[in-house]
Amino acid sequence: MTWAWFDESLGEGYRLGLEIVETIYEEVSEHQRLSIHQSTHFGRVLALDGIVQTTEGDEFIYHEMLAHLPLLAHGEAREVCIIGGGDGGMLREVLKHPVARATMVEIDPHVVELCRTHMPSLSDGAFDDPRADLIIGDGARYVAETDRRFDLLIIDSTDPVGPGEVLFSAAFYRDCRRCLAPGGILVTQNGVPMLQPAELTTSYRRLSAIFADVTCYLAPVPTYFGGFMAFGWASDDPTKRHVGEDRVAERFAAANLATRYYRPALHNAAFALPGYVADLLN
Ligand code: AG3
Repeated sequence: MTWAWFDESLGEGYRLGLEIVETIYEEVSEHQRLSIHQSTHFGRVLALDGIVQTTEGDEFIYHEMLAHLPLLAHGEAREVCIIGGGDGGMLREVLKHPVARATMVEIDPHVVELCRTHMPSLSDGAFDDPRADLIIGDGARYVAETDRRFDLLIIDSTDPVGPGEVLFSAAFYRDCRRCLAPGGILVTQNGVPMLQPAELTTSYRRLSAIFADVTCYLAPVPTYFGGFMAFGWASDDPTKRHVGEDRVAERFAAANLATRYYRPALHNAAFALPGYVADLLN
């Protein structure tokens, strides 16, 4: 039996291949090309414009690190806003905390519908949680206009091509700062620095001009090929980045989280940057 291959070409000179047994769904929406495939190794795979966004097999690493790490660093976040995140995985992780509300602003309703239907373990009922506030709309416009203030903003975006591009602009980051409450934290997805160094350096430069404390932290996500994935970190409160491991462990225990990647010992370790990444930030 010969299976098909899903090939992702994110850049020149390399590609990611996932063996697939079936293409579950394919569509071109108003915003992008969406597809869901059944892979042999990573379960179902969501791709947008041909780029893997998430797989059932390794999504936990990305979603846990962009949700639990900043939430436990903050310690008392009540209002959380996710920009993007249509698959619902980030919402699911955020709602494991005692937040008052998790607002998610996703531009493409098709991503939400498709993932709820074909990859239900991602949201795992999160959209039905009374604290979930789903807004279908433009995230950049939302942070520019809302009167609400958030303790944590999570930018769960695609790479800066297509609808995601504006979510890497200086104007967007300024608007994010505007709608953060005192002590608030912004985290972003910033690509794989080995292969997409500009995605990290551009954001880092822009964020550094706006926030008092800016860095990135790392986790390896196998289906984001190329080694570590970088997550941007920006806050005006530098203490949020330096919470001791004991404190983090206490908060982790109190939150009673069953995590498969995140652990208190990994929390501060994720900010330790290998030379090639640290050099990009210099
Ligand atoms: N968004 C991040 C996709 C990054 C793909 N880029 C890459 N492979 N370098 C994921 C959305 C999951 N909720």
